[in-house]
Amino acid sequence: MSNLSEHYSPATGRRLGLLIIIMVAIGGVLTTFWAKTRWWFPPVASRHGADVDQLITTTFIVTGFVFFFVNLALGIFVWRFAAAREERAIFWPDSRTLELSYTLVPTAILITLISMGAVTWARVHSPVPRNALRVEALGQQFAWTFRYAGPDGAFGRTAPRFVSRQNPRGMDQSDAAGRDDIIVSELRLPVNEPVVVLIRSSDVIHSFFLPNFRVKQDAVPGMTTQFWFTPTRRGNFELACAELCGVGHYIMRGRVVVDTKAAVDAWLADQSH
Ligand SMILES: [Cu+2]
Repeated sequence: MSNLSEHYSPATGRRLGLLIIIMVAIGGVLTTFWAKTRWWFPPVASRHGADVDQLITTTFIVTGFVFFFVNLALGIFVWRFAAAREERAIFWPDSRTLELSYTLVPTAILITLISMGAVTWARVHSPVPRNALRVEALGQQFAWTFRYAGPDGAFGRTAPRFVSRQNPRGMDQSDAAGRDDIIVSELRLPVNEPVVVLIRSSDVIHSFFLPNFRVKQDAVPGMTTQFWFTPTRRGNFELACAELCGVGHYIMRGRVVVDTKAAVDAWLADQSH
C-alpha cells in the first residue's frame, strides 16, 4: 500500500496554503470592496431603507471578519502541516472550554444579528400610518399600472368576475366610488409623506421592486399584498418586476417620481380630466 503523503512534498503544501490565503482570504475581501464601487445598491431614498442598509453593512462586517480569519487559518494550517510525515496532531478527547467557546460565541453572534434583523423587520412591517397615501399597483404581463382613489379618497370596488382585457383590475362599473379613480402608468409620490402601496396581479406572480426605496413585495394573483414606506428624496426612480414572470419580464419596468406634495396633487388633478 503506497503512502499518499509520499507524492506530496512540503513545497506543494506551502503553495496550496499560499493559494488559499491569497485567493480566498485576501482576494475574496478585495473583490467585495471592488464590487462595492460598481455593483452595490443604488443610493437609498426611503426612511426605513437606511435601517436596512445599516443591517446589511453590519452583517457584511461580521461575516467578513469570520470569512477572512477562517480562511486565513485554513491557509496557514495547510501551509504549516502539509506532508508532515512523522508529526502526529495534538488533540484533546474533550475540552470543555474549547467546546463551550466554539458553541457559545457563534450562537451569541447569530442571536445578535437575528435580533437586529427582527427589530428592523418589525419596524418596516409596522402598522400603516393613518395619514398614509393609498395607491394601488397592478402587475400584469408585462407592465405596471397604478390607481389613485381620486377626490373622494375611496377606491371603487373590484371583483374577479369583471376582469377582462379592457378592465384588468376588475373594476365594478356600478360602484360610484370608482368613477373618480385615477389610473396611470407611472407612480408619483410626495416626498416625506408615508405611502402604502396595495399590490395586486392580474395574471401570474410578479414582484414589486423599488431598489432605491429598499422595497420588494410579491404581487400575487387573487390577493392584495401591501408595503408602506416614506420616500425621503425627490427624483426619478426605477420600478422593476423582480419575479421571472414570462418572456417579457425584462421589459416590466416602471417609473416612480417623487416630488413635493403640491406638485403631486397638481399632477393628479391633471390626470382626472
Ligand atoms: Cu412581472
